[in-house]
Amino acid sequence: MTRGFLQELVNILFGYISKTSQRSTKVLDFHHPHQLKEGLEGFSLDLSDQPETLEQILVDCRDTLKYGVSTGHPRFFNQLSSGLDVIGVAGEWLTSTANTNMFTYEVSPVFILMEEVLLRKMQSIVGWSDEEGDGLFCPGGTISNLYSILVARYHFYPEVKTKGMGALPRLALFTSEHSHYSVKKSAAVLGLGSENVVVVKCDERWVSSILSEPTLVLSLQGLVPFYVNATAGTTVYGAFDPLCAIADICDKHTLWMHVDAAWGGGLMMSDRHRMKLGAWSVTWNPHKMMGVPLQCSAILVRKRGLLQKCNELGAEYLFQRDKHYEVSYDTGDKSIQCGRHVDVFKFWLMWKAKGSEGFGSQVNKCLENAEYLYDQLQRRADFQLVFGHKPEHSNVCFWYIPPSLRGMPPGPERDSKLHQVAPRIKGRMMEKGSVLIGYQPLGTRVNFFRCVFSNPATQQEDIDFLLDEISCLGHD
Ligand code: ABU
Repeated sequence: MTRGFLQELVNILFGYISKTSQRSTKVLDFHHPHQLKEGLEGFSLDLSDQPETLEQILVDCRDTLKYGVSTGHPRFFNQLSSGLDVIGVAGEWLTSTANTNMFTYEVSPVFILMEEVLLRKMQSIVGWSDEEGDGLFCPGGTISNLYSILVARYHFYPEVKTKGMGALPRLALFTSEHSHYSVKKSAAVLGLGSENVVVVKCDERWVSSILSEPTLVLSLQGLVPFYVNATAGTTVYGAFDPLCAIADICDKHTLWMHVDAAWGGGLMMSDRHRMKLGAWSVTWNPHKMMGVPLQCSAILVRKRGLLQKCNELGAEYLFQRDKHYEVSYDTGDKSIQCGRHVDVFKFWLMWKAKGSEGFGSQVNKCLENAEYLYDQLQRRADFQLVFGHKPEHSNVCFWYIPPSLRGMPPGPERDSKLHQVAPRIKGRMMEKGSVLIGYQPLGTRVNFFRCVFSNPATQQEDIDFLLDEISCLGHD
């Protein structure tokens, strides 16, 4: 029975995987929440008192995929994480089969060592020596960024762990206005206060020299700065803060420099695009640019042992010191969680299957796709680029200009009309299901599309399709 059930499930998964790669299939079969709640063609979300048959369970599995979104489809451009890597899927399946927990070596001997191997590899890629470096895989980039602030605060004020924030001066953090909102959220969660995050203005796209000493001095007003977040690959624009300049300022003022490379970290795999980070800690999400199935995010900390000291509580029911093996491999006490999902195996397996070079080629291809889109947008009169320069990452931002707005002079009236274009096209796109791309306003810029490439299955024909489809859906 188990074999037959799993074989049928494999058939369903295989059918889904092969359909996902076919361009003739939809990216999504959209239904409104009330429609899904009411139930569709035998697919019901309700839970009953009586067990369902295995046949029905298989139907439930098939329908769950049917009404979901094919994030591995070559025309899914909506999110930074996309793609469908078969080795990664195999890794995730094996992980659930093993069904264990990352807190102790006792129950996860192989996975704990795999985590160590992966972290060492990533640390050496960011440029740290064998003697330096520590880290953890975390549930997403926000939590990785939270860890960076947590360890930075502990590094400067270890008493916070026992005495709390009342024992500390009023601390300030710096981040750019285009950085991820997780910096402010973490400040709120950690009791630092989101108002004590100094949001540094960006020039056209990035921080540039605005993060200078006068800014530091002026903006402090009685606050004690301890931490700067620099971003390598902002979420919307894919822009890079001037990391070396920021590192110099942090060195001079003894500030903790964190680099949020959740999105840009993948570029470290490419000889063509690798950069110098100069950081004390780094967030790097392999589930984004490297195509590892969600979730897979790492916090890397340069100072070894800090995570352990900052977070350990040594619960004796779990982290007994008198075990018969080397207990430093019970890495769970470094974490703020107790139970921790195994996020490393699929990543390790993909690295085995591709090698570092394979990841590098994958990243290069995504950046080539971005350049192709940028070139096409420059040629077309029905689109307008948000920036006139080549993309630094795989983000390309643009407006579709419908015929009715093409002759209109710039100004509030045109802006207000243009603001409505992207959401309207996106709504039609979701109903049709042919392609999926995100949009947002940012600062003074009205709603524009953001196209991102992280799926190695995407080809130039998909980019041509995207532009033609937007033009077709927005023509009136
Ligand atoms: N920071 C989460 C990623 C958001 C996005 O895919 O656009």
